Amino acid sequence: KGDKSGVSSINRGLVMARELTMNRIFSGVQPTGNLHLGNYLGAIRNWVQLQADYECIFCVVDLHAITAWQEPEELTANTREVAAAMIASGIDPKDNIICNQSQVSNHAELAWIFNCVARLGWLNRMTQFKEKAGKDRERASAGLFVYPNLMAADILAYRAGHVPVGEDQKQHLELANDIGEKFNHDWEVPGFFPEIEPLILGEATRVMSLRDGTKKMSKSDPSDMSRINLTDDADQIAQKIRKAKTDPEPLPETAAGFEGRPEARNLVTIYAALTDSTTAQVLGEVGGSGFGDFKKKLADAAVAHLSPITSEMNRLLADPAEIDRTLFKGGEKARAMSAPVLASVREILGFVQPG
Ligand code: AQP
Repeated sequence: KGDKSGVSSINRGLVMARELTMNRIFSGVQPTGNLHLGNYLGAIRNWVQLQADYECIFCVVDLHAITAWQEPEELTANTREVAAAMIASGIDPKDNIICNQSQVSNHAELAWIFNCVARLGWLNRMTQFKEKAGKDRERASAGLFVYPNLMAADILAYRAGHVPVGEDQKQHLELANDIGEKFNHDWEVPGFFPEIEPLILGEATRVMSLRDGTKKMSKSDPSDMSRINLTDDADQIAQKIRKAKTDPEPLPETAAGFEGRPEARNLVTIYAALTDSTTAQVLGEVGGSGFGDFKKKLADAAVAHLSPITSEMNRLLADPAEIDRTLFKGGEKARAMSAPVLASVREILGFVQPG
């Protein structure tokens, strides 16, 4: 803390910043392989709808990915695959920013500053760290522990006010708000970083594993049968749904009948999301019938929805240089957009920089 009289451009920037944050969105996906239906329904599909009303930055968060070991060739391929999935799903890279995080070093710089703002006690409460570090916490990378600080930096480097995510990211966004608030308070710049609003949209905010309805569908699940990958073909999708875990009872007539039946709830929720209907509508249609018929309907809906995306992804991936150009152009725009925020942050902190 200290004399703020030298802080000149900050207040001028604040009014503009408040207006900007109202309609700026940031969201990201890690290029850790096995992009799945949960990533699509919980995040990417919602982004496609939001792009019309917001200024959007959609980021392949490769710096987040290396919090766990990534083979370099696989990281490159997975980065292109996530970018291709975004474009194939309908995100227009001309009207929005599609970039990879490591090309915009402002994220890493702000994350370091946030490492000095966030408290160890806050990070210790993060359930994702506990889940991912597992029992052998001492061997987890320091990056995995401070992952939420980098996530806060991703968003606040653009002063983005909205973040569309799946339910699993809610706790990290609360922490990002704590960091922004503490920064504003400690350096006496009220409103410099905006409050972030999570946008948790759609029917399928938490898609569960096909093998265990109590576990999130996840890229890192060792069983490929637990998830539908965006690269799966029609036969693989149908087979995974046919083999999905269920119970012996017929489907319930109402949502109350999902009690103690997480697998039934999950499959119905996925079907509702894929067919743009509500769970109640789906149960009105299929309640009382057995899983056999329902699984066929679900497989047809999944294939009809995902096949065009998978073919477009494959077409895009056949020209990796073009994807790289898109990421480079996105990176240029992202650097330009975040540069004034970082310049203000350096000024607020008192870092000496060119006048
Ligand atoms: N199962 C899910 N249901 C709904 N949304 C989900 N998301 C992830 N899993 C589900 C959302 O997808 C976006 C990108 O996620 P990510 O790749 O950045 O990180 P993640 O949440 O760690 O993804 P995974 O698949 O669960 O990876 P691993 O196995 O590595 O932990 C986010 O918006 C997320 O909410």
